[in-house]
Amino acid sequence: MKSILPATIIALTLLSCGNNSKSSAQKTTDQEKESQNLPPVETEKANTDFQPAFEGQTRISGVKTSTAYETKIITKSLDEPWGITELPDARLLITENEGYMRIVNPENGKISEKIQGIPEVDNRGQGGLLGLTLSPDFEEDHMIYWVFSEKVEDGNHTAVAKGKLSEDEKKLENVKIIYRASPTYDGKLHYGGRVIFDKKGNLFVSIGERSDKVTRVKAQDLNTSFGKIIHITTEGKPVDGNPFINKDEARPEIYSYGHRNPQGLAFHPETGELWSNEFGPRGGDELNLIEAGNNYGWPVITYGIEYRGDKIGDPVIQQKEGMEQPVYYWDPVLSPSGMTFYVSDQIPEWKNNLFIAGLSSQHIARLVIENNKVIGEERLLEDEDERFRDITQSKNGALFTITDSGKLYKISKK
Ligand SMILES: [Ca+2]
Repeated sequence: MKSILPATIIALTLLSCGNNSKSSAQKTTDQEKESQNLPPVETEKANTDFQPAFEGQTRISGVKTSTAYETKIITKSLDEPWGITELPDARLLITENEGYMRIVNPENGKISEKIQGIPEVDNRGQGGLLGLTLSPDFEEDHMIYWVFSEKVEDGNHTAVAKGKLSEDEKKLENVKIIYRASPTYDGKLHYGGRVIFDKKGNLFVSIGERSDKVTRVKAQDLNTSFGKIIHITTEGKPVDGNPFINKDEARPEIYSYGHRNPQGLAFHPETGELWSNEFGPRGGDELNLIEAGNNYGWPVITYGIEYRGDKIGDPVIQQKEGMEQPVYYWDPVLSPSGMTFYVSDQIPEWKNNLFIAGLSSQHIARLVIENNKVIGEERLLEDEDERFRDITQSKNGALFTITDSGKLYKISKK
């Protein structure tokens, strides 16, 4: 029988080992120096002549990983996977956009049957089954939380649900929809769609502004869920202490606002701070450091222009008092989706780096971050010609990433 095991093993470049007469510590230092402060990875022309608000906000110096690592394809047979997370036994739980979850064994590439019991999704356009996360007590409660676009009579909305994985792993039980973004809108774009737990057992969820001109302005309207990051309990209620919880004319679940289409959420492993990325317009994809109550500016300030070429905003501005600057932006765009900080010691130079799955850019962006600024950028897997949708780190220090075409890659120390 033909093996379905890893189809490809790609050996990646090793940097020179330097002068043999040097001690190994000295060699390491030389390698590190050699791999830092390369030219920026972006060499294409920018879409605009807008100037960054501070040095290093875009097109930072390139860096290159010097530790040898390898990339393997674990399977090519997923169906438009969207979210990935690791189970306690090191298998991977993956959402498929059409409306199912599956479990993949990364050792042999074996994929489970479709897990049933997920409420129907509206998978037209950018909708469907989106991100997922496990309960912090998953080993005891087997609870899974996920985001999807729910179809209703007058359109659809981003929704959050939870359910218990059955003993035989074939279905989800006691499924409950705990949150529905408001208002409902009849569109097919910009749902956001990531969900993560904070340390206190509450959820952060990213919600898009539904793209159209009539909806995008609602990213600034605290009475809607459009273009927001929300902070809710596992019952879908606003978390005590949320920034607008006692404010009239504001939805109490809102944590931050002025977002376009945020599809990446992750906590910095050292500072514990919440980071998010979002799809901006053409030339305006952003990485943001999220703080309670802050306004991230869309669609009032942006470094991008409309995809058809028009300027955005009246006046056309990139900075405004009371609106946060992105920590970093990409022009041309990255199309950032899922992201994860690397916390393992396996590849020491990656520790606390941020890895972002890029769609139209077709690579994984590795960002070196120090003191809440990006100080280096590298592109991984850029020869694969794949649209990367999500990325996660396993407990043993491997990165797993999924692509729109149905591939699951493992990136690990060689
Ligand atoms: Ca912004």
